[in-house]
Amino acid sequence: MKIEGIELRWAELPLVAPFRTSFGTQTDREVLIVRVLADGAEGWGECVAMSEPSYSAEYVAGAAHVIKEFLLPRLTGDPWRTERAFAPVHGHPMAKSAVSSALLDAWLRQRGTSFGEFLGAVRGEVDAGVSVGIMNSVPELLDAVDAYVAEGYRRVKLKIEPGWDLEPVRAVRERHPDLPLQTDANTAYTLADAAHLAKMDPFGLLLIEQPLPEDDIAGHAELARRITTPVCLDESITSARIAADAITRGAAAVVNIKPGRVGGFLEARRIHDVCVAHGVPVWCGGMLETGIGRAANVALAALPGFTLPGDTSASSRYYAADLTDPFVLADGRLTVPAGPGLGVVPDLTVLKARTVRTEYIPAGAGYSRP
Ligand code: SMG
Ligand code: MG
Repeated sequence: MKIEGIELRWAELPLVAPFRTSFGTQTDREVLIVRVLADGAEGWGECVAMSEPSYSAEYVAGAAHVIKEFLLPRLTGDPWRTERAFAPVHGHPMAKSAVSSALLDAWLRQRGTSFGEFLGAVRGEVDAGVSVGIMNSVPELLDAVDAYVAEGYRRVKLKIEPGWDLEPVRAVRERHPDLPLQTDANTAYTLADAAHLAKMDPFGLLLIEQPLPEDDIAGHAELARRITTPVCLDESITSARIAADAITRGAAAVVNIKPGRVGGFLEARRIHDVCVAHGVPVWCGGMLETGIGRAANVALAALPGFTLPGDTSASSRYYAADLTDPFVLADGRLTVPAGPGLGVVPDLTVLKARTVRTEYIPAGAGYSRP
């Protein structure tokens, strides 16, 4: 494809409720959206970096800088060449994923192929879970969980941190004895907390996600020997190679896959394939995406190895007005978009209302290569 230009768009979306994790509280999302114009087609990609480098090293302003200065000059119109073209740029997977996803969307739309078809989806709908933030009190948490369960979510994930773990998890388990339940610590513990974390074993959790720092693969392997709750990795898994390493070392019984965290959908699919080969279940994580990122995630979650419900919740869990037609929960599931590319387009009225800045970069010598 011959790229005509790239539009970068900064939008701000208030969340329907604050979302607190062990690394901070979010009340809105600053979203960087990439639009690729090529051969008369257009493609959309969402950068999942947060405003601050708190989940990982990336952040929105940094991602925009990397995209403009280092990725666009290396971009070609061939989605199969993008990863290799970006490889000399170390790190910055969320910036890379935003650009490569937008290009892939344009390419697929031009061919009339959906993301799901391209990736190898085997389902038309996917089980939806929901991630519930740290609350001010256990009664407040129970109210939130009750409401999500009433909506039909098929599993609940509780964010935990030291001081907010045993008591809230016990309370939710007592209220909902059969609910598929899991926790996510976002690296808030150390191996010294192993005995404490083992106290959650009797709650029958599906998994505990990323209890230790992301570079502590050995620590997760040791923790996995000391607790019976399966250990799932999120932040640690930045490539298929690391996934294979973590699995063979016994550090990951389950893997959370987020395309943004690993540099794009091709690497995400490779991680899926590695996990399937090892018999390790995977599920699709979330970064509070708008409908643009969610559409692609839901397609990914329809691959055969995604055997656990993902953090792919309905639009209403995040935004009063999503950037696309809303993803709606039906019997605890979301429908995989079937149309070409992402199968959804932004609602231009909402998008314009939420946009704070737009920058159009016409294809120059740097990235006009076909
Ligand atoms: O998209 O529903 C969502 C959020 C899911 O908990 C979620 N994401 O570590 O898995 C995780 C967090 C990272 C983002 S927190 C703002
Ligand atoms: Mg996580």
